[in-house]
Amino acid sequence: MNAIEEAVERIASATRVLILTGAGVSAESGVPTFRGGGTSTAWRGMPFEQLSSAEMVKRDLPLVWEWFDYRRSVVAGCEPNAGHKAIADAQISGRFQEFTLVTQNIDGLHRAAGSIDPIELHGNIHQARCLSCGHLASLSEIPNDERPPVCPECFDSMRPHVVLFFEGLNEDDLLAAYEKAARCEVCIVVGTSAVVYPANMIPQIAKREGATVVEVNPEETELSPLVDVSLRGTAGEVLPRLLGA
Ligand code: BV8
Repeated sequence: MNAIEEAVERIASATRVLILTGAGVSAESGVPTFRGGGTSTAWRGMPFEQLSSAEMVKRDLPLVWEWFDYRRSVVAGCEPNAGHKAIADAQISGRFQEFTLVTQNIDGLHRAAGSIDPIELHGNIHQARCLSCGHLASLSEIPNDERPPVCPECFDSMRPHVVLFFEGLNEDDLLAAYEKAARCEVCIVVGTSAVVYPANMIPQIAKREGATVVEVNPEETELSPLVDVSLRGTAGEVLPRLLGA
């Protein structure tokens, strides 16, 4: 039995499945990854880890909005690919008693593909959050030239509703992801270099609690030595075969 047949068999007999995705699941939709090709994304000469940092929000909120408006403009032209759709279809099929999608991505493409209530660990690029009262607003309802956006509730400035480097994640989301990882029978890790903490703990928790861990990635990653089945391929090619009914 080859690797994908083994993975398909384990998934077919599972009732509780968790999928963790990273930037690679959106690569075939045209969204650039962060660390692809060994170099980190840079913009205006600054690496993205510096642009997407808590410190930059304090130092230069208008620049942070320029950076995320640029990122949204890139995502605006992107559609979900066969990988996103295979994940959404597997959830909607009802084949699994528990189906949890946890994503590190902020591009919103899982929701666009039809996934229901994904756990967006790093937030969502299409929303703004008030710096003072935490009010959330969809950026589609805010004029593009209102930067930083003004909170309609308390009139303070708003920031992108994403988790930046050196910021804590939403505790409820992280705990939910950890709990589901501890319960799942199969954990499928798609398109992530698995270098970003604490998202990279999810497959480790699943493995520790006895789950089968399946990796889908064209390249070897830090996680590869840990997984049970490593599928060298892209999300758009592999996921329809892995998750198809
Ligand atoms: C926190 C939103 C507590 C913003 C993001 C030193 C050691 C360990 C940890 C740390 C450290 N120093 C600092 C830390 C903590 C830090 C961290 O982990 N840093 C890393 C870089 C070492 N983490 C944090 O800061 C987190 N918060 O820990 O809070 C705390 C508090 C105070 C002080 C300290 C700690 C917050 C992390 C969240 C950051 N926000 N995104 C934005 O997007 O701008 S993370 C960012 O990276 C994206 O969300 C991205 O998704 C994520 C992870 O990257 P990947 O998704 O894996 O993407 P990548 O490009 O790396 O890989 C793509 C993969 O796809 C590749 O493997 C490629 O082969 C594959 N691929 C390519 N094409 C395809 C494909 N796969 C399938 N199909 C294809 N077609």
